[in-house]
Order: sequence, then structure tokens, then C-alpha cells
Amino acid sequence: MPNLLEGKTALILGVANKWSLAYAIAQAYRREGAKLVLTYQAERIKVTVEELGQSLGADKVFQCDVTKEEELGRLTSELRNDGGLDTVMHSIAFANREDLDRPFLETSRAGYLLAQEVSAYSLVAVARATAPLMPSGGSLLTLTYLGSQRVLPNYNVMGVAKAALEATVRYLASDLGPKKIRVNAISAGPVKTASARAIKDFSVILDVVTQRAPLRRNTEPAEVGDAAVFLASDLSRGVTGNIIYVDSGFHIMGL
Ligand code: 1JT
Repeated sequence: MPNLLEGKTALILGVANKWSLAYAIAQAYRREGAKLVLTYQAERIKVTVEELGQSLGADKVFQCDVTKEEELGRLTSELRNDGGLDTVMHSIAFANREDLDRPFLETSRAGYLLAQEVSAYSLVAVARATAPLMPSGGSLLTLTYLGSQRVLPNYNVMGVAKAALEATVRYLASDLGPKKIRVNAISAGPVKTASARAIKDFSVILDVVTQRAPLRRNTEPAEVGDAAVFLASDLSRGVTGNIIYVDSGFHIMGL
């Protein structure tokens, strides 16, 4: 494999554990020669993420809660002194468990707003905080899921948040294109991450994919990592505002 990200610095938000898609993406970026900067949301996972950073060969690990403007501002200043960025991977989402368990109709105002703030608005906030660190252009990337486009059982408020996130990708791509910053998303097939483990009947979802997806198998985190390498690298220099499906082809099927 050539070193597709040699000389580039990548900021990755959302590595929480070894199963995180962000972890697989970080591994792929590192393999391709990128310098890594990781962030974690709160003190509670500081030690874990610092250890993950060490195992990945990350250069730096910072705290940054994306719902706090002052923490994003601090991240910007710390990274500015460090020589800027070339690519940013946003791998952050949250919804209250009860909103993924009961009918969508029962979603509370607070639960809806929380999912939107953490899962969709945070991309706007991260884009504003990091664009100045990419003065000669760069790539911003996020993760989404088919539940944004179609109704899937239990995805509920996250589906609505991912729909907003995908529209956010397009509006940011339009705003940041003139600055040579590209903005894209990977729509990953379901993967048994820590977030997914808590979802009831998640193994049924995985089984349906193996039966019906064109490739007849589930998505591996490393496949998402490799697609992310493409989108972070100059190979994708003409690609912006796009949602790339890395899902064994599941999204094309009607039944
Ligand atoms: C969150 C969770 C965001 C789980 C997520 C997610 N994006 C994808 N998944 C996995 C998933 C979940 C369901 C599903 C398919 C995939 C949990 C915590 C909050 C953020 O149903 C078809 C429910």
C-alpha cells in the first residue's frame, strides 16, 4: 500500500474504544502515514482514549466536548500552534436509549434536540473550529447510516438526526468548497460497536444484511477505514458533498 496520507495531519473526534469505527479509521490513517490527533468528550474516558492513542501512535490527545463552544475554541488554539490540519474525521452521535426503544412518535422534545445537537449540529461547530486550521484546503468527513433515508426499526430519532447531518454535509461542502475544503460522509452498514451493542435485536439487523446485501456479508470496520483514507487523501480531490455507502451494497435493495 502506498502512503496515501504521508505528510498529513488528521484530527479524529470520536475514538471511544477499540470497536469504534473511528478507531478503525485512525488505524487506516496511521497505516497510510498520517500524523494523528485524537479527542475525547469527557474526563470519564480520558485514560482509555490516551491508551488507545498510544496503541495507535497518535501524536496528541485532547479533551473536546463538541457541545461546548469554548472547548472547540481551545482545540483550535492548541492545533494552530501545532501547525494546522489536513483532514478531520467527525465520528460523533448520541441519542437517549429510550428514544431508540419506543415508537418514534413518543420522542420527547429534549431527546430530539439532544440527538440533533450532538449528532448533526456538532459537524457545523467542528467545521467552523477547524476550517481556519486548513488554510491550503483539506477534507472533512463524517459517519452516517441508511436510517437517514429510510425507516429502519428503532433507529428513530437518530434517523432524523442523520438526515440533518447529511444535509449539513451538502451545505458545508457548498460554503467550504471555495476554500478547497471538501466535506463528505460515509454511510456505513451496521457494525457491532459499543453504541450498537446496546440496541435490542441488533443481531437480527446484522443477519438481515448477510441474507440480502449484494455482497452477502456485514461491513467490517477496516472497510470503513479504507474508504475514509480515500476521502481524506488527494485521490478524492474532485469529491465533495457526497455520501459514500460502505455497506456491502445493502442500500440498493428494495427487498
Ligand atoms: C447511535 C447509536 C448512532 C447506534 C447507532 C448510531 N448509528 C448507527 N448505529 C447502529 C444502529 C442502530 C440501530 C439500527 C441500525 C444501526 C446508539 C447510541 C446513540 C448514537 O437500527 C436499524 C438502532
